[in-house]
Amino acid sequence: MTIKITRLTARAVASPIKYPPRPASGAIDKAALVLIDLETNQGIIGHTYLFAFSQTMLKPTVECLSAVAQLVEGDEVSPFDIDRKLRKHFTIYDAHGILGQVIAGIDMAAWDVASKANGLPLATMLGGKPTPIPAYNSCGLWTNETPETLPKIARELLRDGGFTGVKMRIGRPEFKADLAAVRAVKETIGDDIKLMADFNQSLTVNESIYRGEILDEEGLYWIEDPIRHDDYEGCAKIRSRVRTPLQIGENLLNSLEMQKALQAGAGDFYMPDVQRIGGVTGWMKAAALAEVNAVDLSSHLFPEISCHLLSVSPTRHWLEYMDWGAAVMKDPLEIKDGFAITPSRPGNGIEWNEAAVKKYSL
Ligand code: SMN
Ligand code: MG
Repeated sequence: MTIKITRLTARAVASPIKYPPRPASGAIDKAALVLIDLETNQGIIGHTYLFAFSQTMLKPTVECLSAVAQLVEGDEVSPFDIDRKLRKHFTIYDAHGILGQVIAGIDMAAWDVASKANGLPLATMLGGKPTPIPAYNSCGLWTNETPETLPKIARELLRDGGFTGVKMRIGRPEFKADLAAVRAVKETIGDDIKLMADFNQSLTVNESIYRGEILDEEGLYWIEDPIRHDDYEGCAKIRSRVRTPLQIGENLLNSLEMQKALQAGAGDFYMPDVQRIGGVTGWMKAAALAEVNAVDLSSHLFPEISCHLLSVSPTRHWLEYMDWGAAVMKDPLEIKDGFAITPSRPGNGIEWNEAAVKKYSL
């Protein structure tokens, strides 16, 4: 019997964050998440979540999910066809912003249903198998921290799980402060731990070159998003002057956009975000592009699903470990000896801890 979508429920939660982000662009105090349950006529329920960025965006995200879900109610759970149908429906409007994330969320949930229906973990459903993925801890080291506070946080981030990398955020108004911050973290973690640094799009092209050439001496593993994400020519210009590899891609909305970035030579490393690149379906296209263009592929946020996706990405690189969803998970993603342990239970592995969901729901 074909499995059909009967209903979608979306619940808003604001879960606690141990080290609240202070990216160069502003603060995020709680993890504003929308939990998706995609119900079917076979009793199989698909789970995933979306990151709404700030609590103000929770309500519109929930409402957009309900509106879009109506378009696929009664449809067979075939992620490819659902994606095609929704993108066709919105061709003239275009699937950006919340709408794009909602389509990606429905896709992720549909893949969860399809995997569970076959009794397979998502990675196996996609043609591979659950594989341990090298993970860096990205849960702290924001720009509000100083050389006095950074070492303690860096040590805490490396205490459990055996992580072999950590990411810090830079982009302070005074470059001197960034440099001192990088040196403080580097000195704490030593040369065996990789240090990634994310500018969160806070600079101009020329300022990126100025800072990047100096940072080339500091042993960073990558420099991420120095300038606005869609200035691919600007990124290429920075790459021509800065030796440290340039990581980009968390804002890419689809594989066509990724292709433009690749053609411009915008990055050494790419790190699509499953909720922006178009869910599992969108990710697989990005993974193919990464392979044919020989660029290393990492993930952005969503470690629970990303470990499955990286398991089947030919140029897989690093998983960004963020614990923002962990508080509402029945079985939070396990990190062992520096690797994300891609779960082998059927589906993407996400089931809710309903008591926690109740506690943090809005
Ligand atoms: C980031 C993106 C979105 C929210 C918080 C932090 C950051 C990252 O760019 O790469 O983790
Ligand atoms: Mg980033």
